Amino acid sequence: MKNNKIILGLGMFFVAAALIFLFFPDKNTNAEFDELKEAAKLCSDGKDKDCIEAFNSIHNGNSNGFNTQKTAQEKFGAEGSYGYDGFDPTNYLTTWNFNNLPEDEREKYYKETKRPDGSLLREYWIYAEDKEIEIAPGVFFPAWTYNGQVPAPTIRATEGDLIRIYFTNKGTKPHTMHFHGIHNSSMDGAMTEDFVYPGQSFTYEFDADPFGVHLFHCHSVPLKQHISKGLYGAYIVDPKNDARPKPDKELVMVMNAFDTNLDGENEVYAVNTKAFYYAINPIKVKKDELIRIYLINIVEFDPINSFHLHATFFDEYSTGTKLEPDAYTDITSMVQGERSILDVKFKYTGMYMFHAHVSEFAELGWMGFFEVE
Ligand SMILES: [Cu+2]
Repeated sequence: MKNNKIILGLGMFFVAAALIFLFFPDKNTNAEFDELKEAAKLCSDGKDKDCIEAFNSIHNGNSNGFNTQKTAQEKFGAEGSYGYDGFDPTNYLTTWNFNNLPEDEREKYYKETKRPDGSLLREYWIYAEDKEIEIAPGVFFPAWTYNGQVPAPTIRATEGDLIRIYFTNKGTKPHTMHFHGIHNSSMDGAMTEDFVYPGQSFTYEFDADPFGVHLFHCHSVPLKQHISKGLYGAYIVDPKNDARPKPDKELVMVMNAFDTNLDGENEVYAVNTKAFYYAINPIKVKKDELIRIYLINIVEFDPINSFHLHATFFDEYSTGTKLEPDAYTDITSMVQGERSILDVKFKYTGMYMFHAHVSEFAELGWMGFFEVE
């Protein structure tokens, strides 16, 4: 869309303006602010070329030494660009049961077999592995992963299916897979006798029950370390008899964070691991289509996280375990492990921000855009 840069520029303008007041409340502020306002006016007057030039000029530091975009990025820790570490957050949004892989590659990790009652046996091959991942442009984190990615590959079944997971620990610490859901204690992956040591394997088997949006994570000790290092993923169970409206698009979003200096606090926040990824690569959707978001909060060390969406409201199904929404809102807050299904429709085209309404988290990476066409 041709106005992307303008809109992104405007977004950065407001963000930068807010930051200027926060960090540089000196008397130069008004002059800088006026310059930004002038540039923004060119955009709103439809003078696209002049507008882009004006923003570029500010961006290039030709304007009172003040560099809008750079300042905003630096304050947000979003300097530079991402390389490719094998994980693409845009693909992750719409990937479950390894459906992003070609068939011959997919069958190494996932297989489904019809059972006599019509339900499916779903088999997964999951391994734990230590791997360095890129969590902000140029910032690498020594993660513990499932199948080399954070969050793990999404597991998705229909209520009543049988899930069987062949888990192998290729990492350097004892790990497990602990699923939220209804199952036998021997499949809970939470006690010391359940730990799967490096080089060992274990097979988890349980019914997909109840329907909803759930999660799985390692439950080895220290738990906060095994979670914050990256061992978690989304587990979606679809209702057998679904009376909800049919979505046009489904997106998996895991709110996570990283403690890069091991001080027990997070330095980088995100949805789906990479800080500001969806600000740099907005999520493309269409006006009036129904977007169903499977939202999970797994952030360690901070007691509360939230999801706020601009310019529209959503139906929220808490934990996704009922067929009727229990809220109509534009913000939801979650403790660790909490999750919801959000049904979203945009009434207008444009670029719309979504972010944690915990400003610190937003400024450290947890913000992005929907680009509505
Ligand atoms: Cu672990």
